[in-house]
Amino acid sequence: MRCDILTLFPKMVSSVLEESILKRAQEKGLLDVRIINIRDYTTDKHKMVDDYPYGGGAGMVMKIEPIFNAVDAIKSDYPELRIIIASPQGITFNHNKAVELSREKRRLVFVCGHYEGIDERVRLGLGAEEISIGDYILTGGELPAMVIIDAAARLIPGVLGDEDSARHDSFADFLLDYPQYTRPPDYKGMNVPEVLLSGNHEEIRKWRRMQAIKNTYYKRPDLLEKMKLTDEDKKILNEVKKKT
Ligand code: 4GY
Repeated sequence: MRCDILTLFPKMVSSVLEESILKRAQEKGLLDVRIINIRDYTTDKHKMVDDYPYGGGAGMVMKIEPIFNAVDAIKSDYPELRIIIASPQGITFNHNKAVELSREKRRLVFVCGHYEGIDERVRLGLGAEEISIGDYILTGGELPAMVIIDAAARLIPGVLGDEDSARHDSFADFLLDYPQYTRPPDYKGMNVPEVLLSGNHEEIRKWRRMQAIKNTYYKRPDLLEKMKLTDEDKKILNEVKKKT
């Protein structure tokens, strides 16, 4: 996955990209992210990136020229771009979108808005797609860009330890996780379930499947409705339901 992040606050994104799994993905060459400071593409002596809104009202609006200049510069190296603006006005981000972006061959360009927003001609003129990470308002597009990149990057084969990527292929097969435990086996009387200490791999597999189905049934029944269940799963689900 190749992306550019256009931002007025480069440190908001570099701090996320320079740690842990996203850092490793870049070192392995599986993820290529460039951070572009929009201010570097201003041409006036005051390096102006925002201005007063036409029609009046509070706050500032991000100007079109530096953003277009930055995108033109990217285009001269990479002509095939998919331009994304994170905004509450977009279609809601989810696992299926993450899969789609993780497989995108074009370079992804995230234009991060701030203040009252971006001049509407940026969206229109660049043919940008709007993606929302949920129904709430943030102070800028940097955090949503990082949420989207993080969710897509972990789906790139080789980014996580395991190569078991088919497991994540579709939201249709999505169950909530089974609970995880690590040492110690007894913490002040709170014990790890016996089966996990048993070494019986078949029993452990069945217990985990049961826990995942139970978790999903209680916490996200809407997900279970959409899922194709195996015969074993249906049996487990009936047992779970009987206990309520
Ligand atoms: N929610 N999902 C979101 C957001 C902040 C003003 C434009 C969201 O994606 N983005 O709240 N973004 C606004 C702030 C400029 C972006």
